[in-house]
Amino acid sequence: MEPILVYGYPAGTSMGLVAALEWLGQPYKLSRVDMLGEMREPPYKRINQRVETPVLITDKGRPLTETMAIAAYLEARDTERKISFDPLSPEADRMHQLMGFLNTGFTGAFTPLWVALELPEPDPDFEAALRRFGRERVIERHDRLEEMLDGGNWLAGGKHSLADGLLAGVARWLEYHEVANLSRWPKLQALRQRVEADPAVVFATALENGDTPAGGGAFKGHVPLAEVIERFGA
Ligand SMILES: N[C@@H](CCC(=O)N[C@@H](CS)C(=O)NCC(=O)O)C(=O)O
Repeated sequence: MEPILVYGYPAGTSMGLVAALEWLGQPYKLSRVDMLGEMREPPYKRINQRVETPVLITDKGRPLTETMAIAAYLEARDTERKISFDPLSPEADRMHQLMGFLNTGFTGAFTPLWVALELPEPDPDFEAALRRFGRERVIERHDRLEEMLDGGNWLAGGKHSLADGLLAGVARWLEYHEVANLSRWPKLQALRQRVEADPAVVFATALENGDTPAGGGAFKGHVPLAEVIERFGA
């Protein structure tokens, strides 16, 4: 069977993995989940006990969670090196380094801003503190990322890779939470403009928005979440 990526909306980081699947070019299916709705209902725990996206249903029908594990699954099958590099190369090391940074400190810096946005009841003082802390952390992590960039067209090795997919999925949260103007980080601004204009990222973003764009041909359609849970859940 084709692997099925369960991706979340609105604004899930999993959008970047959809772009990576497009770049990879091997047949895949998708299943979309409303992270503010059906993801929080009990059946979802059958595919991810931690109630998060993304989840990949592998070609063997096994649910695989965690972005880095899913990326490793895709990398291992990328024999033509369309989204990765020779595992022993410096380019692979740099790609993994950037993916690690993006998936941990960079993504985590936004957590207080999400908590502030999703407070179950109004709590203005706590919300203001969360926003202040989150804003400071996000700006600091952006400063560190800017230092790590080499001004190249892509994050690693001169071509698009899994690292650029991860960047596309998370970096847009800067605007979502209205933290700061991207022009503050010129190398990142140029990189993001290039990545976000890439046809695979445009395709993945349109799908996330509920549109039906034409992709490169590898996407074989959506599977309803209830069917994914029923067929592949624990
Ligand atoms: N460590 C996990 C984190 C995944 C994660 O935080 N996903 C977010 C969406 S991007 C989520 O599902 N959050 C739960 C929520 O919104 O309630 C990974 O890298 O896959």
